Amino acid sequence: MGIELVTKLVRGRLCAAAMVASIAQGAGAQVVEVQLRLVAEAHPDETTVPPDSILEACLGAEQFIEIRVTNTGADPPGIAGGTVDVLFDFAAAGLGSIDHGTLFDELTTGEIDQNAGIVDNLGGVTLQPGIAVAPSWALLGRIAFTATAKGAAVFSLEPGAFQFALAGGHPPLDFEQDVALGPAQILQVVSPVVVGDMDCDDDIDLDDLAVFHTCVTGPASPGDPVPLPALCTLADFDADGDVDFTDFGVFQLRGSGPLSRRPTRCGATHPRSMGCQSRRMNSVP
Ligand SMILES: [Ca+2]
Ligand SMILES: [Ca+2]
Ligand SMILES: [Ca+2]
Repeated sequence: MGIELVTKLVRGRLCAAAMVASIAQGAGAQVVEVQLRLVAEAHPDETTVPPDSILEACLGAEQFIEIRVTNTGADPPGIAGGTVDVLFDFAAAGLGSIDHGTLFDELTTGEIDQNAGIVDNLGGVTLQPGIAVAPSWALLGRIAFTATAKGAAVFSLEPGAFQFALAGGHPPLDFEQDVALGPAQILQVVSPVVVGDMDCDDDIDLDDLAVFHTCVTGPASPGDPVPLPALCTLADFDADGDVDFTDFGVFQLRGSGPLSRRPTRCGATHPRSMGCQSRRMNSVP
């Protein structure tokens, strides 16, 4: 048995023990609601209501999956902890690191399996009383991701291995009876408005050059294109299946430097909540 597996088992038992330890009698009619949201920026308030999900994002842009929970009922004691699985389109979203925030920050769990399209058992436990009492929603976890393929990408919730438990000594909640998992969210991934804008921030500058550089393949043989990652197809300006010096020549001509007032997909007719905001990409998948 490897060290990693042993660590997982110990961690899992600790997590389960902590959740069971906070249990006593009858959860009554208390209900936990869980919502998944897709956001362009990580909101600093970890107790705010879930924002509307963005509907559209640029290929190459960094976004975030946020999971928020709340405890409703006549006299809700708050949530002690729990986990959910987060399912995502592995071809359309490259997941980065998990941020558990400052609320459910004990015995944190969550393992990203990029190839399977799942974040397994995302969650944690809190020792703070009265967390996630409605109308407050508490951040359970936040995961950065980069849109890596054009088209629709679906993100959804499933029950995790560790049931939710309420604070103050209540039995674990039944996922089917006591926990409401919010609906799936669908993100449309589109090309940047500005051709050559590799990091989707509406300009063509040195940051885009850095991304372009990672896409360079050299000339492909005629009729024998090089398989390009979706993001790098944006660098193949002459659409001949490679990213070479010819493409670089076009890139140089298009270079604009940072622009603050160039018209964007998020023009005046599109509110930020529609997901039009672009973000600089800090890393390349
Ligand atoms: Ca750019
Ligand atoms: Ca070429
Ligand atoms: Ca080319």
